[in-house]
Amino acid sequence: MGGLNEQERPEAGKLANDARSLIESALTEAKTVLGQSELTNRLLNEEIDVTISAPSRPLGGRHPITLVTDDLKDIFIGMGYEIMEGPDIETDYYNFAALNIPENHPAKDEQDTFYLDGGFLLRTQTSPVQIRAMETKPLPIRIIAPGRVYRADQVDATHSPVFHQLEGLVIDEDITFGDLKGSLETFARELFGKSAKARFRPHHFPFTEPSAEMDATCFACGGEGCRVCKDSGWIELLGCGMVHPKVLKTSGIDPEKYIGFAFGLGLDRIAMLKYGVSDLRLMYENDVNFLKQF
Ligand code: 2NL
Repeated sequence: MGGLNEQERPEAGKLANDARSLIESALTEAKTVLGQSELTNRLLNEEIDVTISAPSRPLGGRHPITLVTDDLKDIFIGMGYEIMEGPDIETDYYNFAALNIPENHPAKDEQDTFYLDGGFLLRTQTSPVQIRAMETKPLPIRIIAPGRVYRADQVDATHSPVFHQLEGLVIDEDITFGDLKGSLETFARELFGKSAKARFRPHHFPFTEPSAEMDATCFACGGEGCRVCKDSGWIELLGCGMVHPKVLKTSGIDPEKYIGFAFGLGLDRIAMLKYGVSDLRLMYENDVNFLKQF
């Protein structure tokens, strides 16, 4: 522009402006055309199949003790029981005294019980939950109390300082040992199959009188005798008995009017039997290769 004279300059300026707008509109047009063909290409070539499943993330599974606990809860819910829970940290009263376990009883041994400061301890059984039920719930009572319990045991293939129990309690007027037998035999058949039988052997617990242990026909061999039942044909399943009148009275229930039965079983042992686990330690190591088998 510097080399042009006064007359030439406006003309040249106009030409330059025209040229710029031509180039600009050509560029815009080219962009639009390119953009459209890219869109067309993508629409033609890309496919989204909305029916293909998304890649799944592994969810993990339930622990064998949880599986057995859930099975037993289902059985007892089906028989009209209610599930109750309570604290893991208890007092001497709820864990021992209220259950007719006196001050000098060997079950309270320092070696068996984790004592905490302030008169507290880790519950050694889930019975305290049932004591609390007797204190607070209207009668009749029909409950089960599954949960974690603690004992100062040395770890080996069958012992762990943390393990699991399920206890049950039924209290009403006119309950008999026949009700106990019928209810627990029904439970055994639900657990081990319709042809399972139950047998009761006399036993002793401080909180029940009379007391018994119950065996059920081995689920693995049907009573023939095998590795699972150590050739006896029977599997020891639970301890049970009629609630001791002292235990009823301590929790404010009139033993002249009400009576009941109670039972308790170890969930870890049932899980080991059911799933063929030979060492309890496997249940608490949480090795994923062990856990993913269930
Ligand atoms: C066993 C035996 C048992 C009970 C637990 C119980 C609870 C209350 C009152 C009376 Cl509140 N009894 N529980 C009774 C008999 C046996 O457990 O061998 N457990 C693993």
